[in-house]
Amino acid sequence: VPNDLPKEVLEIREDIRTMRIRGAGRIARAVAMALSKAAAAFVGNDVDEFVKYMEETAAFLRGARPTAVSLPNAISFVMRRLREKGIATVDEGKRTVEEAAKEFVEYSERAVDEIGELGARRFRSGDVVMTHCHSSAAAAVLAAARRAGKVDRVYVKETRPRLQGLIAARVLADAGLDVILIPDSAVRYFMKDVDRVIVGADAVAANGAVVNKVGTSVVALAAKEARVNFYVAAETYKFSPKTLIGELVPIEFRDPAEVVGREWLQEHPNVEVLNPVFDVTPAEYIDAIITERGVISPYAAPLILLEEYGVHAWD
Ligand code: RUB
Repeated sequence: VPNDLPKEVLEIREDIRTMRIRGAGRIARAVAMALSKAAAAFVGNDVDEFVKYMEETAAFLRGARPTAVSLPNAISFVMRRLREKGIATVDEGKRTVEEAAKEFVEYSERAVDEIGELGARRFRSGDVVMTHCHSSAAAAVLAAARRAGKVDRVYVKETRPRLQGLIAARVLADAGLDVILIPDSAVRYFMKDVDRVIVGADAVAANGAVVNKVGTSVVALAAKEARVNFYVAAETYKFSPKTLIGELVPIEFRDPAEVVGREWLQEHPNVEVLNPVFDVTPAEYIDAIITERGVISPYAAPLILLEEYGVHAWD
């Protein structure tokens, strides 16, 4: 941990780790703001010291959670500005970081709105939808489709073990949708009533595979069997540049106590409990990825990556 990092920056990292701040988009905006707060709190006039402190802060924030690639992408967006600017004074460095962070947050919020509008066009009047976990981007699409008078009914999976489905249920009910909350295990039972599925993403790989809340790939499987369209709503900063050079997206495993509770674990020391929190849905299960730049086939993911990161990804 870099020396003199302000308490609020430590808190943001802790809130991401413990999921008080969760969802790939919110995580990305929170780390951008954390860099901004860290920069503002730096004391001194030594430019090299400032840059070193910011690099250490970036590395510290990067470790908050492993899977959502929006986290390192948000950090790179801000830090690239600082590195490329060639700052002459600490004040200039602080301004650069603060402006880049603000720009990222504004871009991100606008992107979610744009995804909502673009995504809603893909729905037809009377469509019944299913979603998994709570994704702000997917919720934006559903809210816009509701406003357009196309979608009324949405099945929301409860999303064990952390029950993000309850958040989605509240958000979507507030947006005026008729929400039907179902246990995760009922996904195939209800798929016959569904016209389209929409979920969010923590990472989109160069091969078009989508990493999202564990269980997403099972929804995709059930949707494919029932010939139900499967859409992903993802801002372009959720595309993973490192997958262009063949790196895999790391899947986070969390505390088994999230699944069965601490007491049960202690009472059953001979049972191993595993808690992977994301899984991979291959491109062949995905009909379209809705981004703020447009709706694409998952097979066009490398084009987004090359446009965004160019040859740097090949370094
Ligand atoms: C959240 C999750 C969401 C994506 C996209 O997982 O898998 O579908 O992060 O969310 P967790 P958004 O609850 O473990 O963070 O569209 O809001 O960025």
